[in-house]
Amino acid sequence: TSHHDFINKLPKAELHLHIEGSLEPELMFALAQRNKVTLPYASVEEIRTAYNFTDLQSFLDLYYAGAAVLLTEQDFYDLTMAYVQRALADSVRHVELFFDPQTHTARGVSTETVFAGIARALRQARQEHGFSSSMILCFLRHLSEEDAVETLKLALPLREQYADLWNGVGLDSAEVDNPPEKFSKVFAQARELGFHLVAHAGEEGPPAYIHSALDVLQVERIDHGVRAEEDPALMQKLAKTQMPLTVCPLSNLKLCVVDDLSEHNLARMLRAGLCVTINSDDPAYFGGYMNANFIASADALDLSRVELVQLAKNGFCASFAAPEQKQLWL
Ligand code: ES4
Ligand code: ZN
Repeated sequence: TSHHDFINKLPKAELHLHIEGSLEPELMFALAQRNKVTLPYASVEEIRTAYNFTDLQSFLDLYYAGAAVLLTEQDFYDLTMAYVQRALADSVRHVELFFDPQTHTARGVSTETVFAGIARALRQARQEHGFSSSMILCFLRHLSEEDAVETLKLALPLREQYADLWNGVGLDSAEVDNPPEKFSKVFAQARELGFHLVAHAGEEGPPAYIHSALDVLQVERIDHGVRAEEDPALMQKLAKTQMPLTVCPLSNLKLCVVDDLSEHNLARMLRAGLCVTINSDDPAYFGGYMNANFIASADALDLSRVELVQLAKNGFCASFAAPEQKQLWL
């Protein structure tokens, strides 16, 4: 319809995208063969059939298993370039891409290899398509804070070489029982180093985790944050401070955070004046990239064109891009 066409062409910024979660079954299969890695699947169809999640952990198990095919700089380049092509097709003009070094260093892949492959693709996309991007290094919260400190230490020597891209740190993986405050020291260190800070909070975890991400970690955006609605005082604070929430509708549906998109609170939060953005999270696993997330939300929640434009604008506004760049978008 014309509403869908309007969405498809609307310029967008994506602020919540795990590059490992953009690994499509076809590329996973091809890389497994190229690298002689054994997958627990016989075919691409079998991979897709396995994507029936009940919660975050049931997804993370397959996400980490799938990432095992990523070994070389070329693999990370191919992965990132495939994402860039999908993003360009969806009128995405800017991405702040999450990556998980610990998922790879644990398998003997160096931090340098991960940075180099992702960065080569993003720099080429900038050159050839004017595609704007940055990289946010995420710590895995099911691991220890010492492990996160070591991860940051291993990445810091690369900071200058990737100064045009790496500008933030984040926190992802299994949320429940791994509260933000577990990572207070490493976030304080990253803050002193001048990195932008974000954290997943209030996806499966309670509103208290959103409070501690804000008050203890001092993050500048909340990834997901949908459980904020259970805490009216927190909702007031998020509206008043215009703290951005990077909401991922199809992710929430696939991981059973909501039973049906018509029950999703993104429209209620937007209409309550919060700075809500729409993002794809792990598009290869959750059934769609940016346009699919916008269209599914618009259809389920009756989003108006004014609201769709607001959601897209919020993405640019909440980005860590330079003010001069934002001016050009907004
Ligand atoms: C993630 Cl949806 C989600 N939540 C937490 N951690 C993640 N890592 C990749 N996708
Ligand atoms: Zn996420």
